[in-house]
Amino acid sequence: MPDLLLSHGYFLEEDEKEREIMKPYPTLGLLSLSSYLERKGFAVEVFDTTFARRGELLARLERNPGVLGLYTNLMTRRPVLDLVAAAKQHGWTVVLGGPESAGYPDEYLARGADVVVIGEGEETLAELLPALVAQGPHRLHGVAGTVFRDEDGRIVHNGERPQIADLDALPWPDRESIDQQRYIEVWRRHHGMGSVNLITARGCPYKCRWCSHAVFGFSHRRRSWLDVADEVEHIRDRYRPDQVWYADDVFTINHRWLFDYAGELKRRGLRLPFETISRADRMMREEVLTTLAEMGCYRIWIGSESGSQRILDAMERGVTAEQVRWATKAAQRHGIQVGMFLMWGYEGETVDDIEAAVEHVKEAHPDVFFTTVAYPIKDTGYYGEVAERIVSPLPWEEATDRQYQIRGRHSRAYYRQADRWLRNEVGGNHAEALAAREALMALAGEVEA
Ligand code: B12
Ligand code: SF4
Repeated sequence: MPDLLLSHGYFLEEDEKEREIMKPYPTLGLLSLSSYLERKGFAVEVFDTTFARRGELLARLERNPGVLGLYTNLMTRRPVLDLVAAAKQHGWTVVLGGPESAGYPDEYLARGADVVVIGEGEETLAELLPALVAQGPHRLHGVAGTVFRDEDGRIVHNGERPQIADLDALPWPDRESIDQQRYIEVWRRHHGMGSVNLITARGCPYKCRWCSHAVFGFSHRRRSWLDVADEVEHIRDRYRPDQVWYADDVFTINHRWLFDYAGELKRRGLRLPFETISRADRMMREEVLTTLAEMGCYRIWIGSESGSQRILDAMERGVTAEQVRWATKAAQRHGIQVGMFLMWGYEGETVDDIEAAVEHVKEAHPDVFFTTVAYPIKDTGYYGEVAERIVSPLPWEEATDRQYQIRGRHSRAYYRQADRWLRNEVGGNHAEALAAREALMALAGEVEA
């Protein structure tokens, strides 16, 4: 029996949208926990759910019960609750971690979880696992970074655990515990390129009001460029992917680091194509773009979010629409494709702001863009701002934060017209864009109740 079984509530088979996209990646958090704990002498089993069926994990839960650790994000509430219920039925002690359960510890404990870990899991689990064996799940007072129920059923929030200062001291993610090659093959089959994900830093210091900082707070800690280069070299030699994805929050946040890292890759003759995410204001130097292109960056994702400066300011995004347009064109000039994210329905958005977004995207002309309707993630500034108007169409157990409606906000149909307007205007179909604009105006009176 392992000391810990790590798993997830995400099954590709149940994700219709992702099955069309087919760009799956393993969850780095679980792999990081696995390698750290193994190094500390714990026996860890990882049940990677991505390509599995839910029934297979349920079957695993029927034998050798011990401690089950599940990763949670806002998309997996229902499956995680189902897994918690099944695990409890078979005698498991259940520990949850990740951004979602950090926002709702009391709710998860009330529905069967034994412990919720807030923040980074490595050191907390290393202390928690022996404590669970020695004291059981109700006497965990003093185990920093945990929330649990005491013997009287009262919820105890232990203090925060200090963050890991030296990320280089952590072992690389335990890719050997899963079928990493299967991810690469799925990518290759669907996109011609096999891909592996990694991160070079933890945390983002910016304060965009809708963004969750539940795990890493507002810290920003970087690995050394030598350690990252060693990992990429290892990934290339061990898994032979065609590309990598740096899953950082803001890959070009530290220019000095980027230049040093690029220099190191060059010295090693290590050039793997990659895609990543950044912010326009951290791309405003030709040297950064030249470096990205030389390193093999073929696509960069920029969170533009809005084209209206008024809305960008309300979001406390710290970026101007002008910077987004410049960065988009500049990246393309360097042969790097640009993917853009946009958000509809942020607080205070008017038709003029939507129009500004349409004009902005038309002018910036990214290679691809995705839109989403703003959704309030627990414990964010945006959530706090609209909290009193949040209406869930479903009971907490069935909903995700993405499904929350905000009283007084326009209907989903309205934002579908905003999308139609944008796509047609950018695509050059002006008549259809105008029709969409009119349809949107006609829906202006319909609001979420
Ligand atoms: C990469 C990424 C993705 C990738 C995921 C691919 C993959 N499998 O890696 C893609 C692009 C697909 C994606 C999609 C989405 N994502 Co995303 N994503 C990220 C991102 C940028 C990095 C994740 C990562 O690798 N982190 C590094 C690891 C080391 O950290 P970690 O996973 O948090 O793990 C640590 C702790 O959480 C804890 N821990 C984790 N698991 C467990 C388990 C146990 C038992 C314990 C004790 C502890 C523990 O210990 C770990 C090590 O310290 C994070 C932001 C971030 N920086 O973390 C957002 C983030 C996780 N995503 C987020 C969101 C909202 C989404 C989407 C809903 C966006 C959308 N509109 O579609 C979708 C949901 C997809 C889905 N079906 O689940 C939010 C989640 C908020 C929330 N409350 O759930 C985050 C936090 C972004 C943000 N700042 O708001 N995402
Ligand atoms: S949206 Fe991006 S830049 Fe803004 S706080 Fe979140 S991770 Fe940082």
